[in-house]
Amino acid sequence: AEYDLLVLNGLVVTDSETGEFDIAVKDGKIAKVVPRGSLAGEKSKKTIDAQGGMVMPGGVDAHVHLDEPPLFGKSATADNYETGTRSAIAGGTTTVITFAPQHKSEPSLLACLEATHARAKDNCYSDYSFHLICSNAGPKAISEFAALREAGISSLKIYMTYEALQLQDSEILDVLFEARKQKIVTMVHAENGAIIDWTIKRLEEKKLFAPKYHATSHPPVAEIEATYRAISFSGFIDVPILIVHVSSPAAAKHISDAQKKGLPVYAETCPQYLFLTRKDLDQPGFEGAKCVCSPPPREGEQDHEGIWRGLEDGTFTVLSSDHCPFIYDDPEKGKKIVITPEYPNGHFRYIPNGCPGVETRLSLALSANRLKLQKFVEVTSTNAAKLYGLYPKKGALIPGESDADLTIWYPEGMKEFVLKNEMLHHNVDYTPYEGRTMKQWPRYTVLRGEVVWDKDNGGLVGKKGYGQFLKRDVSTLAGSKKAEWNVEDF
Ligand code: DUC
Ligand code: ZN
Ligand code: ZN
Ligand code: ZN
Repeated sequence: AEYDLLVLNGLVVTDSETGEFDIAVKDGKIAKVVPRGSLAGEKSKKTIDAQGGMVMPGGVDAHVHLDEPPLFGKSATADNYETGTRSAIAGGTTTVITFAPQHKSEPSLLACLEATHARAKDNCYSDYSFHLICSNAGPKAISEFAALREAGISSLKIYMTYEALQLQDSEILDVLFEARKQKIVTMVHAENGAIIDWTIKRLEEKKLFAPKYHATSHPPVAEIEATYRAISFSGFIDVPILIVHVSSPAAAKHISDAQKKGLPVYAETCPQYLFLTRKDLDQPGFEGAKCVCSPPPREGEQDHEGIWRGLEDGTFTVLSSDHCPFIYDDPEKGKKIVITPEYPNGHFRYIPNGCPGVETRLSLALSANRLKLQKFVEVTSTNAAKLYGLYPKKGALIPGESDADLTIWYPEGMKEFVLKNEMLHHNVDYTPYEGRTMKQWPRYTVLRGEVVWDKDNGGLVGKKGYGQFLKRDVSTLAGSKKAEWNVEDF
């Protein structure tokens, strides 16, 4: 047989195995993973010598906001499907799950799905799927969950805060109850909206408008309370949930306690909770706006340490980027500083909540040299695929089953470099990680057998439109654990 691609002499790392294997690719799929040297003499259209480097399943980033209208502040997201997925592959991520947002004024989720498909179609460099954001949980939306599953959508996101998005507790129960019937995983933005609004009002009365007050207005207790409430609802309905973007170790403790009781509670964290702190919001002028996201970066090293431990001990299922990009100071486009006549120096409450990070997620985490390599693959690729119904097509290197999606790293000892925004491929005028020393960056990214990122030879060599929509199936990780009562009785 003639193969399409051979990847030879690398150290192959998956979530479950590390070894010196050679990989053969045919028709976009992994055809063989065999001991080093076994493919000698095989013919192939292309060969990559990965000598000294690591070969991993392509990154799966299950939390990316692209081409969304203003929902987290006054601006639309700066990246569309073209620029966002371009940025993904340049950072080693071959699959993104983005959001199909529903406006409160729109009763139908299927209508939102269709509109989001139109924005993504023929524009993507990486493969992609969508989570539906449910902000209008009326009867129409709930009645469409079964049709969403048919359309390949097996997850939703709901919000416990933000005027434009927040669901009331009874609506959350409506969503969870139907999600259980349809085997849908519900992602929860767990912050108490009332605590946030109340605190913002107090800060405004005192005329405290600097970016650092964003952190004051989103205190840990808002996250901790809402996390516990979401866990309680999940246990009551007996349905899996995933708490997104967990920043607080105390919230993580509620999550691991629930997991120890056998509840189907999963959790996500993000690089901003490993590398940024509240001090990054407290910079001269409005510079701190660059690090405004929700929940905010927390106090300091102990918090980072708690979150790293949660990754190591399995409390966190996934490490996603929560790439939610806004331009800092371009007056033409959506922007991160909103200057108004009333607030000539800006006001934290109008800073859109979110940071770019789809391109830096893998390299930041690998450069930190903290997680064991298999754990790194598990939380940045395999678990996202399992949790959201893409496994083993994605997140694995199983011959005959997995797509040939690979992230190939430089040999150990790659020259360190200083990260600069101009190196990145997003449509954002800053990175919160400007000036950091990075120890790793992907040498190649391969998507379904095609080299789409070749750092030393053309850089971005993938084609817009090569990325495909992925219909997702039921989660192979999450399910109800036990029914203490018959859910049909309700
Ligand atoms: N939640 C997100 O998931 N992303 C950006 C802002 C937010 O609150
Ligand atoms: Zn959120
Ligand atoms: Zn730290
Ligand atoms: Zn998000």
